[in-house]
Amino acid sequence: MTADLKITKLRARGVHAPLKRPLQTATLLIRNAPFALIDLETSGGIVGRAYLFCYAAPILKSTVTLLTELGSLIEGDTLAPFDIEQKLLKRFLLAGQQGIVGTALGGIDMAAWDAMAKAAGQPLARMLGGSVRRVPAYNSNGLGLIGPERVPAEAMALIESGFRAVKLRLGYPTLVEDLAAVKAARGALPDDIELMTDYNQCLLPAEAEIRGRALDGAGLAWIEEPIRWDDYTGNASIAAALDTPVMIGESFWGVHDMAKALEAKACDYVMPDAMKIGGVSGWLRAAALAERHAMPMSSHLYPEISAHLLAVTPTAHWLEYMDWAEAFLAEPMAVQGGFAVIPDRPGTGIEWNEEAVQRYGVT
Ligand code: SMN
Ligand code: MG
Repeated sequence: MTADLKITKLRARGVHAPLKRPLQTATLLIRNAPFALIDLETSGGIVGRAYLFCYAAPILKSTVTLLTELGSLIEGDTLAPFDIEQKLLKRFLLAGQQGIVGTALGGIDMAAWDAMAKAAGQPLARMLGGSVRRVPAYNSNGLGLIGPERVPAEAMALIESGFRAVKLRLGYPTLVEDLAAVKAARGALPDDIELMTDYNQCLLPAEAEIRGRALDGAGLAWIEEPIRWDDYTGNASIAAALDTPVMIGESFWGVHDMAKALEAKACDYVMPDAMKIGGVSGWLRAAALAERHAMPMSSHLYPEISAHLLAVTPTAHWLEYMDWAEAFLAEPMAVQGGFAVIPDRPGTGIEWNEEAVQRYGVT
């Protein structure tokens, strides 16, 4: 049935979504999140949808422009995510497949798979061979670098709705402050609530080892991106030196980066980003690689589609829950008792709240 569907048009728009809690990480402050929204229209009337987090406002307009340009390259093509991916990847092999290009390709792939699942009348998870179920999630919506004194109240607010795990950003100017923030979180949270931490790549390797050792024994679920993500040798030394698991992966561009990281033993856990890893197509390859390495695999951002993807990931670990897209989604993803609920409707479940898209629209 889906073999007959053709791509008729790609529409892209930009929005700046207001965050309920602005997030200050060690390397980026996010107040309004810039998102590119994709509508991939097909001959059958089915529209595949996906959104892309563009990280910084100045990138949004170019991403929307590029998406529109790429749309004209695939107009008239069969709705076949693999073929579209291969065609576009080849086109950018020499120019580079990362950055804005990688962002756009990841979004087109996600939108194409959404359309495929809608055409099959199935939720994406079921179409990929999994079931529609609940996926363990941690609450990542806050606990930025807000100062140790504000950490207890925010940590407790993040578990109010039933979450069993939260993530705390680290990378204060001093180790003493990092330790104080962890102590504040651990002191407030019940013992059975897991605590993830994230340095957002702000340290140099020697400092990362010192801080990591000082944090060993605090019972952290993981220490994320202590140093530059692509310093695999440095990450491997840190992972070997620490008792606490080292997590990287949100910055992998495609499965090849992940393969190199695993080859170098750069981490204990991985958390690919559905967009950067190459959409659904890239994620499935990453999941196979993680399985081969017996490597626990979590998700980064994109909770709506990641829930479907973790449902078909053999080494599935944690879903990162972020509510940022709620601002413009018609039906925000449900979370119950700390589990993300895969919606039992065709596709990924991503549809726009048009009124909100108009309100927050910027391009
Ligand atoms: C993060 C990534 C992108 C934007 C904000 C925060 C962070 C995470 O690294 O892992 O959530
Ligand atoms: Mg992170």
